[in-house]
Amino acid sequence: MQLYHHPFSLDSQKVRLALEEKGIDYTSFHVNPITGKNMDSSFFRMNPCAKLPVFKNGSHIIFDTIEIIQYIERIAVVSSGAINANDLSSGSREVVEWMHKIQDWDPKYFTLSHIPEKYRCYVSRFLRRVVIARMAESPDLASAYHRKLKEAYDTDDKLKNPDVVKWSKDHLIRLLDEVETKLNEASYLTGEEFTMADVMLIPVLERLVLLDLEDEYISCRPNIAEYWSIVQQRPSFKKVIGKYFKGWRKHKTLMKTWCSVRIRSALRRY
Ligand SMILES: N[C@@H](CCC(=O)N[C@@H](CS)C(=O)NCC(=O)O)C(=O)O
Repeated sequence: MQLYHHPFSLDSQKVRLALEEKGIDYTSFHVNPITGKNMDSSFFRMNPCAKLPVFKNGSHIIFDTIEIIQYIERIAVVSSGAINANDLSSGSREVVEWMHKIQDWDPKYFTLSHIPEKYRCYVSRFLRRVVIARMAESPDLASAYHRKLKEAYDTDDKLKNPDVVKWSKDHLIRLLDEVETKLNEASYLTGEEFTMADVMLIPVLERLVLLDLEDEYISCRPNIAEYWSIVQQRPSFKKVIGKYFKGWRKHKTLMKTWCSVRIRSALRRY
């Protein structure tokens, strides 16, 4: 089994947490979307929407985050020898409902709106040049690359619209308020047991911390604040997120990518 992912990608974090929680071995391939590695033709050919993560088991390829996590759950049950894969339902209904509710919040505009415009525009211009360079190398993929280019311009336009950013922020607040109420009843999102619903929520909270928004969104919600301090102790969290973003590591991880973008821009090596 292979996973194409990156520590920066929120959906990749969800899948990696699931793999660690379930103790599934896999081969890991880092594809950094900020340096445009997802535009390399080898990856793009397999996945013309260029989004992360991608999970591959033999000829079976899955692009949807929830589908990947449910597949991982089935593999875990089958490899534990408990029951036949066909007899499995994917988690309890409440867990699945929460997974979808969390996945419905798209972090893209919220995240980008918290990055200073100067850096955001620099990376956006760099990525557009990467797409154009890759398109010149693989003209047979031109229409898919054009789609990515259009998507990049659309994203820049939407970020200029305050309603888009406000809508995303309001959506996040509604989700967190619902989580806060739910955590009145139990330690985890769907009860006393840690489930795949929690796996989906943790990267959302991590994104808020990464953007220095912990006080505004986490600390002011006491149940979420307590939950956050507990889930950070899990070995899966330390491996998937802590290793890259805890304390000073966050600066190292971000600097590495930023330097790569700056150097390649200066040398025009797209
Ligand atoms: N297919 C995924 C989409 C995942 C997604 O949006 N990935 C983001 C990172 S979390 C990405 O790869 N962005 C890079 C791009 O769009 O070029 C899903 O489950 O909805």
